[in-house]
Amino acid sequence: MKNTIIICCLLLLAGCGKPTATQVYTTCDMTSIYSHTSFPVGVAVDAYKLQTNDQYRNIVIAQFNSLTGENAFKFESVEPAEGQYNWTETDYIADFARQYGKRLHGHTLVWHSQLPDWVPGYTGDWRSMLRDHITQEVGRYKDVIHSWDVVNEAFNEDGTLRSTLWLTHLGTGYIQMAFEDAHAANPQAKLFYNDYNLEWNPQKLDGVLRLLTQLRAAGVQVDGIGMQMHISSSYPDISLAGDAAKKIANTGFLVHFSELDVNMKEPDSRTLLSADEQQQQARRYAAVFTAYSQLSPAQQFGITLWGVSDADSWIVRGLPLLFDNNYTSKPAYCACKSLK
Ligand code: 9MR
Repeated sequence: MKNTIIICCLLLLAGCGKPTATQVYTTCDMTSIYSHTSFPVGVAVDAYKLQTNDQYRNIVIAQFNSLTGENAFKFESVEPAEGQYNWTETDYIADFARQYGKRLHGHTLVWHSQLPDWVPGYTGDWRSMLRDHITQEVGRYKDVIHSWDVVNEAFNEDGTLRSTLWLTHLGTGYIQMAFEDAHAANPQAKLFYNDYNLEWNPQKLDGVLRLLTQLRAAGVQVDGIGMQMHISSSYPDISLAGDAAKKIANTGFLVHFSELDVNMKEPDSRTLLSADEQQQQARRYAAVFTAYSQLSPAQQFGITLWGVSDADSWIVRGLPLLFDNNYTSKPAYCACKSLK
C-alpha cells in the first residue's frame, strides 16, 4: 500500500513539468516581443498610420525589431506611371526604420497583383521595364533594406507556374531575371521568394523548391523563402507548417514566416473575441512561435505579423492580430512571449 502511494506521488510529480494542452494566457509585461525570442519579430506597417496614429506608432517602436511595408513598396504604389516614381511613403518608412534602428524588409518587386494601370497594356520592352523598376527601387534603399521579397505568389496550388503578365511577356525565365536584377542592384541584400499555402500544401512547396534549387545551382542568388502564414483558428495543423519550414531549412534556404495572422472568422461585427476564442487564438500563436523556434538558428530570418491591431488588418471581421481595435494587447500577444 505504502509503495503504491509513493509510485502514485512520483507519477503525479512527473506530470507536473509537462506543458498542458489547456495553458491559459492572461496578462504579461509589455517588454518587446523580440526580447523574448532569439529571432527578429516584425510587423507590416503603413506610412500614414505611423504618421497619424500615436498608439500604432508607439507599439511598432516598442514591440518589433523588423518592419515590412504592407503596401508602400508594391509596384502600383512606387511606379504609378511609367518611369515616374513616387517615393513619398517608402521614404517615410525607410527614414522611420533608420531613425529607430529597425530592420526593413522590402515587399515586393514582382507580383501579378497591385500593378499600375499602365503595365498590362505596356507595348515597350518588358525586359528593360522590369530591370528598370527593380534597379530603381532596390538601389534607392540599398543602405536600409537588406532583404527583399523579389517575387511574390508566382505558383499555382499544383506546383506549376501561375499564368501572369510577367510569364506571358517574359517567359518562364522571369523569376531568374528578377533575382538577378535585384542582386545586381544590391549584391548584399538577402533575396526571398514569398508565397501563401506553402505551410500545408506540399505540391506547391515542392514546385517552389524545385525552381529555387535549380536557380541556386545555376549560380543565381536566392537566400530564402517567405511562408506567409495567413492561418485560421483551426487550419492548418501547426505541425504541418513546422514540417514545411524544416523542409525549406533543410534545403538550405532561410525561412521567414512573413505575413502571420490568425483569422478567427467572426460571423458578426463584434470587435472583441470571447474569452474562449482569445485563448484559442493565443494557443495558435504560441504553437506557431514554438514551431518556428525549433528551426536551426542559422535558417531563422524571423516572424513578421501582418499588421499591428485588428483594426489595421486586411482581414475584415477576423480579429486576427495581437492587439485589439483599441490597441490593447490580447492574450495572443502574451502567447508570443511565452517561449520556454
Ligand atoms: O494587406 C494588404 C492589403 O492591405 C492590400 O489591400 C492587399 C492588396 O492585394 O495586399 C495585402 O497584403 C497581401 C500581401 O501583399 C501579399 N500576400 C497576401 C497579403 C494579404 O492579401
